[in-house]
Amino acid sequence: MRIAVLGVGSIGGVVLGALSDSQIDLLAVARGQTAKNLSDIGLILHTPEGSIEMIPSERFIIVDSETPLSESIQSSCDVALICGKAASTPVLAQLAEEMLTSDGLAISLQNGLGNSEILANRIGRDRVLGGSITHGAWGDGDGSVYWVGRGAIRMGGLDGGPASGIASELFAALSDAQLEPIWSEDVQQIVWRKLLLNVAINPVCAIAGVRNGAILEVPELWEQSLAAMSEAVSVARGLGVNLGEVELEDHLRKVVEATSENRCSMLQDVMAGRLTEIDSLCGAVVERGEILGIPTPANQALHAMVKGIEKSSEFA
Ligand code: KPL
Repeated sequence: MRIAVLGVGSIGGVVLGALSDSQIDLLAVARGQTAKNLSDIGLILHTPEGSIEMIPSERFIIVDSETPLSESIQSSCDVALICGKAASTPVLAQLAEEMLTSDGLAISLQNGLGNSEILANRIGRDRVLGGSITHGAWGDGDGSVYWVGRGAIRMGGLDGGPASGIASELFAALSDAQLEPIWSEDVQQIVWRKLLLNVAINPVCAIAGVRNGAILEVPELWEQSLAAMSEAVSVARGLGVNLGEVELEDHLRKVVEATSENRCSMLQDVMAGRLTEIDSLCGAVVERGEILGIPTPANQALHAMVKGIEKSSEFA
């Protein structure tokens, strides 16, 4: 089996590193300094248990996403695991299309709404899986990835149904790599439940410049997080998404407690001078709320402020 990991940031690094200890043929698709670090020093993965794994560059084929694909890579991959930031999805979808075999699958493990749909438009709905990941990670930008908390990978077909064929093989590979895959027949629920956590935690922590745990320590921040989440819940319900039985405020509290020492991905982006995923998080909620006639003032305000932070640092 050949798997390409597209986007080797912190989450892509965890997935690539965890899969390295297998017989699977691996491709690491990255650009710029990340591609250079991978080929110069390989991948250094710090595991949640404290061990440090040095994965040499020979373990994977490194593909620079900014150069044309070599013929030996075109149409050669069974799975494209999309781990890049939401803004890069159109580019990564095109690369995935070129890399995949005619029945190969693409799966999005990204934050935000709309990623699987972009992949489906390019590759075909029956060859795309949706997903979400709750493993915690951060990267230092110099080739080291810190896997700070074990979580799970939830995944499923866009139209439901059980796993079969390449999807079953992928599931087994993720399971052997201890990435804890969980198959779901309701991919909308997976993606929206992750989005609820992201709109509640990411912009508030990125604007305030605090680790996740601060949301529970500062009542005013908790209020903002809850407001953003409850608007997103209304929009999801308006769209007919089944969010399941979980008590959502309680779930948010537990995730914040479990990740209290983490800097969320949006704060990491702001600190590193990268564009954030605010458009596919709060922006996507506002956009869908407008169509449904559901007010989303908290998401609108958070969206505007994060856009302001991006602008003030001239990230764009
Ligand atoms: O997914 C996350 C992120 O940082 O993007 C959360 C759940 C907020 C954990 O930090």
